[in-house]
Amino acid sequence: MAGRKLSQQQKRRIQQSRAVVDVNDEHNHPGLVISHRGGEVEVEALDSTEPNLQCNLRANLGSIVCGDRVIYQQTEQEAIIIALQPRDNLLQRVDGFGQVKAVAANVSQLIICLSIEPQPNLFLLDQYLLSAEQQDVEALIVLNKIDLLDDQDSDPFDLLRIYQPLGYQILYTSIKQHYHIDQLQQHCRGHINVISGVSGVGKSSLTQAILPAEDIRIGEISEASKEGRHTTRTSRLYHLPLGGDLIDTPGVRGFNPLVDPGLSIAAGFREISAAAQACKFSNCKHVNEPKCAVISAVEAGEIDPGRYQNYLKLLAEYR
Ligand SMILES: Nc1nc2c(ncn2[C@@H]2O[C@H](COP(=O)(O)OP(=O)(O)OP(=O)(O)O)[C@@H](O)[C@H]2O)c(=O)[nH]1
Ligand SMILES: [Mg+2]
Ligand SMILES: [Zn+2]
Repeated sequence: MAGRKLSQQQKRRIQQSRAVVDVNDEHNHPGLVISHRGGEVEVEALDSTEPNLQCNLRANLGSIVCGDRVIYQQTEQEAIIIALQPRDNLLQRVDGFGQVKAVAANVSQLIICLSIEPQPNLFLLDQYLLSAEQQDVEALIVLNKIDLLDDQDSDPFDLLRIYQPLGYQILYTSIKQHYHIDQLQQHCRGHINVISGVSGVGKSSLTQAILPAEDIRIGEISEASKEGRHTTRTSRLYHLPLGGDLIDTPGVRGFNPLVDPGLSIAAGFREISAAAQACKFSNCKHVNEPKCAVISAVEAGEIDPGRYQNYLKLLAEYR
C-alpha cells in the first residue's frame, strides 16, 4: 500500500511549514493549538493570560493539529497563525479513502481506549501500538465499561496475558462504577496524552470523568449495531488539574497508522524485535526463512500467535 507512505509532496509541505520566524519580534506570539475545525483554529496564548483566540491560517502551513505549537500575529481585525514550530512527534493515520490524517502533535502518551461493548479489536490495538513505538510515544491500554462483565475478575480478551509481559500497562475502568478513574488520572499526570479508539468506547466519558469542570459531549450506543454514533467530531486539548494535557479525539473506524518506511514493522512489535536478534539472517522478515528465531518462539508458545498473525498481516499490507 504505497498510499500509506509519506509522499515527496507531503514531506515538502512539512518542511515548508517549519519556516523560521523571529520569535523576538514583538508582533509574533507563541501559542498552543487547542482545536482545529474547518479552517478555524483555537489557540491558547502562551505568553499571556488572554482568553483563547480563534485564528485563521496563513497559506501553505500544512495540517495543523491539536498539540501543535504555533506562532501567531494579532491585528484589530484578526488573529492569524503564521508559522508552525518544529514538532517532537506527530501521530498520523490513513483514513478509509487513503488520505493521511494528522491526529495530534507533540504527545508523550497514547491512551488506546477499548471497551467491553463495542468489543476490542486486537488488530487495531496492535496497529496503535506499532504507531506509538514508531513515534516514540508511551502507550497505555484502557479497557473501559468493565461494569458490563458478569465476572469482573475475568479478562475475556486476554489483554493482561498478552500485553503485560511486553511491558505495556493495562488499566480496567468503569464510568458507571467510577472504577479506576483516580488511577487513570495518575497515569495521565505530567503527560501530553491523546486518547483514541473506535466510536462509543467511552473516550469522552473518561475525559469528562477526570475533568469534572468541563462540559464534554457524551454519545449513545446504537442498540441495533452496538456501535457508537461518532459523537465527538473534533479533537480538543484539555489541561489536566494534576498537570499535563489530554486530547480527546473522534472515534475511528480503523486506525491504519502511517508507517514510517525507514523503520521496520518488526520494530513496532517488542517481542518480535527482541527474538529477531537470534535469527540466522540479519534481514530476516520472519515469514518462512530458515532458522528464524521468531518463528521458533511462536512455535514454542513464547510469542502470542495472534500478535504474530497481526505482524504478518501488517507486513503484507505495507509491502
Ligand atoms: N456501561 C458503561 N457505559 C459507558 C461507560 N463509559 C461510557 N459509557 C457509555 O458509552 C457511550 C459512549 O460514550 P462516549 O464517551 O461518548 O464514547 P466516545 O468513545 O467518546 O465516542 P465517540 O465520541 O463517538 O468516538 C455513552 O452512552 C456512555 O454513557 C462505562 O464505563 N460503562
Ligand atoms: Mg467522544
Ligand atoms: Zn526471523
